[in-house]
Amino acid sequence: MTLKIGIIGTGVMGGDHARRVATGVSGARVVAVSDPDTGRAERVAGAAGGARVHADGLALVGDAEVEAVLVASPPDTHEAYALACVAAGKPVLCEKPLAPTAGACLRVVEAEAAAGGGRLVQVGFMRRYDEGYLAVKAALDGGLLGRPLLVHCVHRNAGVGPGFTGGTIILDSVVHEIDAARWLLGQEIAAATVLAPRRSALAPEGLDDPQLVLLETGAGVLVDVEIFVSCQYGYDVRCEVVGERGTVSLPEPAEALVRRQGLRARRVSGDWRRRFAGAYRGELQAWVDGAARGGIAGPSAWDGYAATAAAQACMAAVDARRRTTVELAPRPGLYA
Ligand code: ISE
Repeated sequence: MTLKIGIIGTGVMGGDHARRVATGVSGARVVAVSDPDTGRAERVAGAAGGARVHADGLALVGDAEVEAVLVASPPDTHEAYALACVAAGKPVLCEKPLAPTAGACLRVVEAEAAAGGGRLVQVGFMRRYDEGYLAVKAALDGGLLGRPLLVHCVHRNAGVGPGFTGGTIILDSVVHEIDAARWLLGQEIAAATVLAPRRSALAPEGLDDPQLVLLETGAGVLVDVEIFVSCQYGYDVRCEVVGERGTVSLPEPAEALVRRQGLRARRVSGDWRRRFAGAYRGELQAWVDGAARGGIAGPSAWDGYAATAAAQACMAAVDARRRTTVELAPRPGLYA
């Protein structure tokens, strides 16, 4: 059976997902796309082998041929598309963040739980499919390290586009660390504090970069995140969990060792699309398989909600310059 997918948003991520559906995953094909930039939509539709182009995303959700929807449009449009998919009973893979506010995410959670048809929403926290993160999780779950006490995370981008703001740093980048910590530890984030050292002179105008985010889980684990989105030298993600009996670290991505001109060097990934290429493929295949058999199992709408709620606490902590707590709604049984 071939799952017929519609893609909303054909920018960098939507275009990548369309290519992956065509070449990197099995059991699916793109039959429709939509984007306000119709030229871009038509190019992606053509590359997908002649998919239909819809003027807007809601029309795509309503397309009778579309069996499942991939949302890669800007975050402030996600809620409406996710709700439309839930109402139509169509599985949806929504890029992160699920929505920019906890309130919007909660509306998706509540709609999915009230619909009563099981899980339809998967959120694009692709790191959960990365081999390195899976190895870290397996070591923790194996119990040999004892109880986790601390998590040290580093998240560096070589640079970011002009639209990047302080809020984007949290919602677009730190949200991955929030989800990774929640998933690795199996705990919710309870509070956040954000500090900034002096600003890099190479950071975009008006952006406080780097920053140090300190997250506290409900069970008392501390997670520190260095976020530095204009580090210049490449894309670098690190993670180490410190337990009572030992530690486990994310392996460095495998890169060839080059000896040249007096140097021994390994390449650093340029961006997350290369660094997490395998994770994106794994995420998409898992979603396609889950949608085809009627059982989505990846990162849930609840995960999307809890991550955005923690991200919002980080943003509030920046504004208020003090520790801010995270208040979560009761967790519906669907996400037990
Ligand atoms: C980007 O949008 C992503 O989602 C990447 O995974 C993240 O690492 C990067 O910082 C974001 O800008």
